[in-house]
Formats: sequence, structure tokens, C-alpha cells
Amino acid sequence: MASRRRIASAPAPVAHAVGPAVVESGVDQVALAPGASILRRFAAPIDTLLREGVEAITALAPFRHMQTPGGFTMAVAMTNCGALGWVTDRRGYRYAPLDPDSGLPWPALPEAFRALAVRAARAAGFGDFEPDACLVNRYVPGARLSLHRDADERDFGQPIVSVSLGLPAVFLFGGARRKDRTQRVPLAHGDVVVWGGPARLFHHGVLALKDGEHALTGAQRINLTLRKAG
Ligand code: MD3
Ligand code: FE
Repeated sequence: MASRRRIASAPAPVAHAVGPAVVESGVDQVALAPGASILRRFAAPIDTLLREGVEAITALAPFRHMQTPGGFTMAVAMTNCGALGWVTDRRGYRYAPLDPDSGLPWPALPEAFRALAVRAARAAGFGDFEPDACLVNRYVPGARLSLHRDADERDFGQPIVSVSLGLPAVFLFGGARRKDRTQRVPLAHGDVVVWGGPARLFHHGVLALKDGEHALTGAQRINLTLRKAG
């Protein structure tokens, strides 16, 4: 069950924490599971900066619907920034330094993305996070992401930091085994989730996006996942 706490000036470290020297005060942090923390609205103060970053990235590396190894077209449109980008095609899933559509390196990771992710990871107890990859997912109404695990990164000791922008979504959070029961977690604009520790390899997905309009993104949800892939 999720437990909520408000971090005060001298918080007790969360149970899964690596032991941060400093934890941000005033962060509304919910422990979803050991190693998984939601920082509600953590990204909201810089949402316009993040939106502009996504615009700059997609001008160089447009959103595209990738193919799964099984030959399905993903409902979620994706692009990447940073030294490595996650790609899927008939040959499989992998991280690649070049955008397969252009043959060019992925756009640079914006400093605002990097700094936000490092700050969120630290607030959740992961003091040495150094992202080198950022997958950018775009959901339009009806788009969903089926239950999966993120296992293409080298070091599962590094967390994944996810940032939600725009329309709200219902996130499905399961367990180590695909058949484990799932909990439904609403994720709203500005929410940041840090996935590490035992939760790092848990199954998860996103239910079909509901119709709506958001002032910053229109009829879309954008999710950034910052990773140390290489
Ligand atoms: C839990 N993205 O890109 S972010 C993905 O909202 C992905 O676009 C979803 O799953 C989205 O792979 C969910 C939350 C997330 C990301 C990585 C995780 C949850 C995770 C890794 C382990 C456990
Ligand atoms: Fe995932």
C-alpha cells in the first residue's frame, strides 16, 4: 500500500535510500513500493522549459511509431535525446547512439532535463545518478503501453526517472513476475517518479489515454524517462 509523507527539513531517509547527504525539503513524496517514489508535481515549476526542450528535440528527431520485434506498430510515438536512444524494430530492442531515421546522433540531453532528473533521483535516495539517455514518449487519446519491463540498460542499480507532462494517465504497476497483481496509479502533469531498487525490474504499463485538453500540450501526454543506459 502506498504510504505518504511530507519531507520536512530533517527527514528520516526512506527505507530503500542509498543514504543521501541532502534531501530536498517540501517535496510531496509517496512510496509506491520499495525503491519506487512519486514526487508529485516536482517538475511543474519548469514545465514550460521542459515543453520547449521537447519541441527542440522533435525538430531534429521527430516522433515516430516504432515496430516491435513481433511486427506490431507501437501506439506510443517515441523519440530520444542524449548519447543513447532506445529503439525497437524487427531485429529487437536496444540502445543506439544514432537515430535510425536520420543516421545522425540523437539531439543532446537538455541541461534542464539532466538537472531535474539528478535532483529527483537524489530526493528519492539515489545520489549518484548520471543519465545518458532520455526516451520521450507521446500519447494521444487511445494510446496505451502494454505491460513490460525495462531491461535493456546495463546497470539495474541505476534508477529510471520518469516525468509526466500534459494529460493525466493511469499507470499500471505490477511486480517482478508478469502475473503479479497490478496497482493503478494516476500520474498527472508535473509528476516525477523514481524507479530503483527492487522496483527497477517490475512490470509496468500505461492504460489507454482518455480524451482531454491540456494547456501546455493540447490533447497529448508526454513522458520523459531518463536513464543510465550505457
Ligand atoms: C517502473 N514509460 O518508457 S514511465 C517506458 O508513462 C515506460 O510513458 C511509461 O514505461 C510512460 O519504458 C511509464 C514510468 C516507468 C518507467 C520505467 C520503469 C516505470 C517503471 C522501470 C521500472 C519500473
Ligand atoms: Fe517502461
